Amino acid sequence: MMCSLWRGTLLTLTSSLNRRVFQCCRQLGRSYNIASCMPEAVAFQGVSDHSGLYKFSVNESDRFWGAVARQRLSWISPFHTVQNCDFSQGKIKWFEGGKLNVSVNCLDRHVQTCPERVALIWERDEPGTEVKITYRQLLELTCRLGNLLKRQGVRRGDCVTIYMPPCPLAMASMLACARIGAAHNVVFAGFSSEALADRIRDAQSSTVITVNQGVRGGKVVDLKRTVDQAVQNCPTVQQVLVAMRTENTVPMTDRDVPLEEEMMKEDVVCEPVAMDSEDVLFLLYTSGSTGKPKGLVHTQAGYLLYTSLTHRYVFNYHDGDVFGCVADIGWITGHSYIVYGPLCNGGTTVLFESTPVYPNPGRYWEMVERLGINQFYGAPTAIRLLLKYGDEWVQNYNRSSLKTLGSVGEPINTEAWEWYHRVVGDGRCPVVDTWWQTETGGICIAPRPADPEAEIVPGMAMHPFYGIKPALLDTEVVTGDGVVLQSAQFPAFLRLRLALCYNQYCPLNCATPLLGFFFTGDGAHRSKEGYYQIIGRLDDVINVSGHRLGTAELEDVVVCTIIIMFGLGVYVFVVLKKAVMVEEDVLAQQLREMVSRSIAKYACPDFIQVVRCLPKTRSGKIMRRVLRKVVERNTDELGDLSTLDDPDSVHEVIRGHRRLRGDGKQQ
Ligand code: 6R9
Repeated sequence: MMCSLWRGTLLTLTSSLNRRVFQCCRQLGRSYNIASCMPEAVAFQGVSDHSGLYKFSVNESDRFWGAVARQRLSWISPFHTVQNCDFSQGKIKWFEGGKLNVSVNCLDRHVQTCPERVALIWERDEPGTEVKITYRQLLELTCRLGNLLKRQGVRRGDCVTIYMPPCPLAMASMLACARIGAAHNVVFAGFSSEALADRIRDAQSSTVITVNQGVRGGKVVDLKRTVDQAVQNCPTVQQVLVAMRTENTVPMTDRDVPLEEEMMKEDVVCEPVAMDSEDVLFLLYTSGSTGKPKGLVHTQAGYLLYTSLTHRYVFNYHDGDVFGCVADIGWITGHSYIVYGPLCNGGTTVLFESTPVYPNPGRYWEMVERLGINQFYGAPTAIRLLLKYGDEWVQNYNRSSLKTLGSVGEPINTEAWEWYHRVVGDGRCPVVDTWWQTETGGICIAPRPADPEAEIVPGMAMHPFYGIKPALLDTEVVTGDGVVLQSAQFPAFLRLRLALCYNQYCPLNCATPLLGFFFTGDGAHRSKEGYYQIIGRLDDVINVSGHRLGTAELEDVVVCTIIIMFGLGVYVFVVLKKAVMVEEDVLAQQLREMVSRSIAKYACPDFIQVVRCLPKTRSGKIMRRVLRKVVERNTDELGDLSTLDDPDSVHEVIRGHRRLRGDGKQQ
């Protein structure tokens, strides 16, 4: 079923694909020198253009990554081995023997050369109240926090959970962990107390960092209260550091530490720990095909190198540019392209606390004008949403600072791509649709870098990045279509035991040996020119607003699903608990997809109404199981229906399904 559903989608998408080609970044008449783009390339014999450089990066991977790592990172001691990987054993090691500190690479070395350069612009929820923080100030914040964490007993190898909205102290907390050798585990501050507790327990954190309250879209969210609820079920937690985002006091217990007050008592110097290349930098939980979130591990050197390289070349980032990635730091996009990539490059990075429509749908573009943003990186969901409000909200603001527009998180449809290109970018900025995953740490497939005149096809992620070898697992001998397999042999790929379980997981149950590749869970089409178009997920993972939510997380918010069939139409009402920080119509669209997966082929639900704030019964999960059984015609094995709000509706579904299949007539 999965396969046919995907093939259907594929056909629709490829046939509707607008083949108009945009040639951006033309440098006609100018001679092209690869070394002026990437200085390391001088040493790579025979490499004169981009495709030569790409081939070199995959064929001479040791030389490529060795040179780049020596040139771009500051090492405390040099590495002796570039890579030592055997994916079949789950072994992935890069830059062995090397010692470095990630916070030194992101802060100290820039403080030495340009201490007053703005490292971070905190775009607060309240428009026009941005806060600029220089490299010197960010290093000071990080050192004070590092010293405070040490005073509170956090040691090298511990894992600190961070449950904070995008704010400078969240970023400094991540860097402070890196400085003292602790790992961080950032949990998106929209997750429920249950989801937070699961992640704290799994990471065995003894320290949690949070804020009293968050502010988003003009609304105040009681984050400390969520933490209080979560830690009741987390015996490992000994202390909660609480920063103040609003003026409102919140109840504090003996376990709670007022963060700003205590960190001001600390010194502004904190000795960085020399970390091994393969020590853990962070854990980040993401939804897998099993429905249960899994903690992925990224390590120090390979991750940092890869995010800085992709940040520099995919977006064509140059010194002095203002980089605006509007993701939340709670997702991998925030880790890689708000924090580590831009800071490693000495860049100026924007930390966006608000929403695309607060106080109005001009928010992004008003911010672009006010902050002079040069590269804007956002999600297709937001672009689609803003498109609906019309061009005026964009055209009201001066966007001449923009040079590159990026897209991430889900496939971008042609209409949204063209609007982004034509209206937001005035037809002069390349749109880079970047495909990657929490597992890959950084961008794997994107239109740039490429030779200067290379085309960009709307809606296509186009080419693999340096060192990346994607492949398509072709199940039905249809050349060019398949599930994306990703070579595990590049520095930012996830680490640890998890590599082993990925190895065994195959969404299409085929027996193909993996030989260093892993299944991404995404379907793709490769054109005859070799360009990649990502179709979307083939497993049970649901992409909401560009972020992965597994069935478990979604069922956490779905209270019940009521299905009513009228004639040929199927009406699906999904009742939600209130704690979901996603736009309602977007969620409804994703839920519709989820439900249509369950009854695909036979009926097409055309309406979902989202009702909020009802008590939770968890019957969404039961209903999904029931729908599967109905579709498989196993109606004798429906199981216990007593937790459904309306068990009788199931019989109605069965009758309607039979009618649709034409079985009813025979009875
Ligand atoms: C970075 C990020 C990963 C999943 C991935 C895919 C989808 C991401 C995409 C895209 C089509 C793109 N995805 N970028 N699909 N085109 N440009 O989003 O990481 O949260 O782990 O999600 O998102 O389905 O497998 P993550």
